[in-house]
Amino acid sequence: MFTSLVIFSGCYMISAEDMADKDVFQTSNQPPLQFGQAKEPRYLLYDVNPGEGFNLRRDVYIRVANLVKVLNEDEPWILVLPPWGRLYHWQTRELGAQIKIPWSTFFDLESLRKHIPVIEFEDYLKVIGKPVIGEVYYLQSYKEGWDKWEEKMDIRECIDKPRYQQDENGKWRGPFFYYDEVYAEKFACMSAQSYAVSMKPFLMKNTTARSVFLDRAEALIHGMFSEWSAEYWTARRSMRFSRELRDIGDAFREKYLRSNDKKDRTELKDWTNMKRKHGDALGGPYLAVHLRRKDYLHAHSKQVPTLKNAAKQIKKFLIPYDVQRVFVATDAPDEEFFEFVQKFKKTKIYRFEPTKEILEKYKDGGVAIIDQWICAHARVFVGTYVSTFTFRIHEEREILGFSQESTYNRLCGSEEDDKECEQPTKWSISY
Ligand SMILES: Nc1nc2c(ncn2[C@@H]2O[C@H](COP(=O)(O)OP(=O)(O)OP(=O)(O)O)[C@@H](O)[C@H]2O)c(=O)[nH]1
Ligand SMILES: *[C@@H]1O[C@H](CO)[C@@H](O)[C@H](O)[C@H]1NC(C)=O
Repeated sequence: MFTSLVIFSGCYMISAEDMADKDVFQTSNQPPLQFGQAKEPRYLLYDVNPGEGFNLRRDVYIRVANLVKVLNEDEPWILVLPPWGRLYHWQTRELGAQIKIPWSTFFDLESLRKHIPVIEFEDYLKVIGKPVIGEVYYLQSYKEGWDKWEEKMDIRECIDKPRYQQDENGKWRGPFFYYDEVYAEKFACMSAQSYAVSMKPFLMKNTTARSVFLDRAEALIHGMFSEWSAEYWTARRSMRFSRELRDIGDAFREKYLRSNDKKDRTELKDWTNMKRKHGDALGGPYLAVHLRRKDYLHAHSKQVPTLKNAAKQIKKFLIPYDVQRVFVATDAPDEEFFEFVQKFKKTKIYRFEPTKEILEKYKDGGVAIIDQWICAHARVFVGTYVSTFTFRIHEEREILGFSQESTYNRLCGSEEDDKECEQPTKWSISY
């Protein structure tokens, strides 16, 4: 149930109360997958540069998942999902250190498993029985640089001071998602200019350990499985948000935005047989805007509008799309949000405010997903310049079948004129 409707200068700010009475809150404690193959499966682990945000990490998952997919054409490999932790943007103090968060908090593992075999890190530790990883490769560039791009990979000396050190017993100690007891038996740096799937021969022939860990996996690029390929989209479609987070978002849509899947033509099916065309989805009777603030004010000062200017831009969409409600997804502090709300007179402005219970259970990452989910169902969406948070909403809308005009819009900087303000690239879904 949602409570506390705060009226603020003629507009509403919404607080959502938990729906804990619903029986959808089961943690998925699945036993690890069993395979029919005669060969024992091997495990692939990976991690990403600690500075990268949640939504870029989702993109790295797609690359590694497609590598695992290709590996499984010849050998059984299971992808170990890297626990989420200590991301730069997850700053809610009351939550303390947001570490060791399993993927099931955010994503639907059953859905991921329709693409490739995956297990949580904790389940991996149980299967192995010891906190050990066989071989770790730390991906880095080539010290000498390069003049033409070609695919290559070589074991090399580490360029940076490595995050891994050997202890007195010869065990390699490293960050390993804040699991201090975990160690590796072997460690090396690898200079690589490589597509993700090109790691396959190396993994199959040059490594023998039961588990192999690739650190700095963002160094691997999509290559032919880029955003334009069906392979990208297959992996992307498998990345469904957890049922619980979707339910919270859907309940908010229904209650405050008069939006539900039936009316809006956004009903979900098993992704393996869901295929929509642009324009199939209508969306709820509201506009959604991703109003990225905080570090973006400095990082992209030219392309991020003032609040006043943002409101002006948003108003232009309301009549053409015949909507009177605006949902705001934002990382802005409350004062900035209130300031934004005051720029509107009649239009109702909504924001999802988690209850203490939702926040504690799903953390900053879960709240951001709920925001994305609500944005993905709007009749029209306006995003922020080069924000991966925005890009993931674009993709969600491609999957649901929205028209591209209703999706690929962005806020322009206050000083940018129409010519300068290039609209986002349209990434059409392919099957
Ligand atoms: N709840 C919520 N959180 C947001 C919103 N916008 C940004 N954030 C938070 O800030 C993070 C932004 O980092 P990313 O997800 O990597 O996306 P980005 O906006 O491209 O930022 P960079 O990748 O750092 O350039 C998100 O993951 C959220 O944790 C929002 O609208 N709502
Ligand atoms: C993998 O093994 C092959 C054959 O021994 C060797 O030529 C190649 O350099 C190795 N790859 C790496 C990255 O070490």
